[in-house]
Amino acid sequence: MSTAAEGSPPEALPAYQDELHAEVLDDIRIGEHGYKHRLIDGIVMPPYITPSRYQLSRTLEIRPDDICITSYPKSGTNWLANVLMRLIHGGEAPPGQTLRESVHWVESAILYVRSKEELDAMPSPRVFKSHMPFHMAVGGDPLETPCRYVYIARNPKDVAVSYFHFESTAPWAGEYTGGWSHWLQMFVEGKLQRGDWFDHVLSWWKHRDAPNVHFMKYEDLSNDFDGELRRLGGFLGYEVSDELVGVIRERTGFRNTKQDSFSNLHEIPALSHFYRKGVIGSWKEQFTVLESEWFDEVYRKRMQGTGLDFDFE
Ligand code: PPS
Repeated sequence: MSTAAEGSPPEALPAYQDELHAEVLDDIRIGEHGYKHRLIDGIVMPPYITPSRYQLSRTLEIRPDDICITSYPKSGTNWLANVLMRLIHGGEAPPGQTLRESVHWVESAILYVRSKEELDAMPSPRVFKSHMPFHMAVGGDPLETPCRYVYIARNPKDVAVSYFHFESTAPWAGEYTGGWSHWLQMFVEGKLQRGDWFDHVLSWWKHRDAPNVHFMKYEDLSNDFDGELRRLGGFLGYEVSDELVGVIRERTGFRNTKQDSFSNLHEIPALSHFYRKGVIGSWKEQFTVLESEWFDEVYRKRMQGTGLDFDFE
């Protein structure tokens, strides 16, 4: 197990404030029921995704061994990041680092801020994370850059619920007072930060066969961890022995992820409830029957003909 944070007090990381983290204030919008956001390239974003950080993420000098984990929020990004870091490091966590320190979220002006010079000086393989749709990916057009992109998607009912619990009262969402039903409406209308879930997921799904794109699902990682890890290793060119699979499965399971000082995110007080349920199907505790039926109809229409489907339980 990692001991990265043991023996030293957690670093003091300031909670989100517009003045500290939004960089420019005059384009911040207050939407329905006080929902704070800004638009970047016409897509709804949190205010800590700033024009200059976004620009840096798009113009980074990409190396052929760079890896970028990409997702719509609440899809298992940090779980996958933990798995990936341990795949790279033979089952261990990178020495002396936490997950937040070892993964680079370039478009964000909070918690992960690293300058271009720092990023250029990082040893390979660099691991980025991003919540951008395909056309806004780290490193520019994924079809033109050598970066390997690992996209993880999760069934949208669980995403909407996880996002509601995580973000609806977060300071970067303003003083949102809409409540669950309104949140779900905003999710379906693409008004939540990072825009429309269907457009986002399908933008990457469309390019799933590109040689540098690997599309994964949270539910597959949950139901067939070993197979998914082997496929990920195959895509990235890592040997994945049975022993390594066992070690990574054990260390990145939900309970250990929450406890391990490498991955528990305890250095970020605002994320004390980050690891909430970690299951498939917690949407059933939140959706009413009517909401579920309505959403299923939206899902059916939006996903029809795409060849993409999700397990909802
Ligand atoms: S974020 O904030 O967008 O980066 O969130 P993200 O990491 O994408 O997703 C958070 C959800 O993933 C769950 N999670 C896990 N599930 C199963 N196993 C493991 N190890 C694991 N680690 C994180 C986390 O609990 C969030 O989902 P919910 O449904 O809220 O529990």
